[in-house]
Amino acid sequence: MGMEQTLIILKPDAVQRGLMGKIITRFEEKGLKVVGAKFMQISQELAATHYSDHRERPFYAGLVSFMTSSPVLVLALEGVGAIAVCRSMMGATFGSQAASGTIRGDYGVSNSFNLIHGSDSSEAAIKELGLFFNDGELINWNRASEGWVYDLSGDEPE
Ligand code: IDP
Ligand code: MG
Repeated sequence: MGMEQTLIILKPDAVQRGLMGKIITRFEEKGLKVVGAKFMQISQELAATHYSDHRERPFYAGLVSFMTSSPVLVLALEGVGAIAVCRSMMGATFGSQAASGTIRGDYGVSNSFNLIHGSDSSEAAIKELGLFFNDGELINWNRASEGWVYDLSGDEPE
């Protein structure tokens, strides 16, 4: 499992409830590196494309309406195994079932509003990063703490 980038969306409920800072802090403290960030209002078209796999599901219309109802904060996070690391930090889909210690488990109890989206595979991450970020909007920067977040003595960060 090498260095990966993943797409995270702090959904309208996270923004409206003032939880952006707390959620970003969790990712920063874990050691994930922010390589992109965008505060935006998602259009109907973008929501439909992003959630196209769910278009036949009963909750689809409500999901699109929720995601477009208020601004979101979109993040691109980088780290070794970042996709799985972020998914495990997010917790199960519904706050009522998500384990304590996870973002959804600690901050939500709803079975509809669930604070955060994270890419669920490398294919999804590539597709979603391309949907939400244009060329040049992901920044490749050197983090001063990198050598203490990872063991950099070998060929790959460990
Ligand atoms: P995930 O976000 O944990 O990957 P998915 O099953 O991929 O969950 O569903 C995508 C999103 O659709 C969820 O994050 C949630 O916002 C919404 N969703 C899923 N199932 C339901 C439901 O039963 N009712 C309302 N919204 C749902
Ligand atoms: Mg999913």
